[in-house]
Amino acid sequence: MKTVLLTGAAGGVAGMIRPLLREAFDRVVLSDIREVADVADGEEFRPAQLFDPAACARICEGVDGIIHLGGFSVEGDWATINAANIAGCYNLFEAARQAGVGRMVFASSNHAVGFYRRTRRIDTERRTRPDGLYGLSKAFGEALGSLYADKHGMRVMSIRIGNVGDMPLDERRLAIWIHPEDLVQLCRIGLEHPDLHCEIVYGASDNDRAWWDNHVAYGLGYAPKHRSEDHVQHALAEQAKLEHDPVGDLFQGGSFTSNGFAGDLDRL
Ligand code: 15L
Repeated sequence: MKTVLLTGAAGGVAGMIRPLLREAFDRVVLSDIREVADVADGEEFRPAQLFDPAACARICEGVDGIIHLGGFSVEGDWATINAANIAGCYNLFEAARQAGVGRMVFASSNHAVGFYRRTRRIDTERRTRPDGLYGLSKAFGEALGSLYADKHGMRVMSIRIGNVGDMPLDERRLAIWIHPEDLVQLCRIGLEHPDLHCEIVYGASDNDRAWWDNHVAYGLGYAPKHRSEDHVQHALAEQAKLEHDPVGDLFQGGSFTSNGFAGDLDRL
């Protein structure tokens, strides 16, 4: 794996992992709608709007593998999610197939399964339970990966990312937090593991309070170096500043689940 394309390269998560990707790969092609200002040695910037198939073709040229962080990264209206995360994701997979790119790491999200209660421990075999249009688009991306692996032989790993950062931000993030170094370790498994076909893993560090059974990732050799419990005081102090959310506090997706909620809690 020599040249890796990173979409969403102007975003916050990309900013945290770029230095580690530069160490791991000969060349990192950065792509985003927004310009990446601080392009470093070993990096190259190619602007693209993922809604545009021709732009997707350009960014896939000469690439061995892709880390697809791009798209809209929070809840949005249908037009926005559809363009960036549904059509955009399809365009990228299809451009990758046409360019002969053999590997795709798809940044899925915990919001693909956000409507599981926090009392449940889930693996990646259970049905998705999107907590909004954003989560729905992530379930779509996982299914797209399955199609391109089974039908076209691409090797695909979808990472249901919890929350990336140097520290967990609150009590919910103690369960789902992932340190950037651990995220890069998972991305490298997706790009380099010789036996990968199509897997879904959870993007979480070694978290005592995890809601997720991440045995698929561990089976592929994942060995997270960071533990959310080491930051428990910070996270709980931040939690104490937040208001109680009668719906969001019940579910793994937090405030994404309470946003516009009109369901029946007794059935969930
Ligand atoms: C996500 O998928 C979002 O991209 C991020 O902004 C956070 O909201 C994160 O989930 C989270 O659930 O904390």
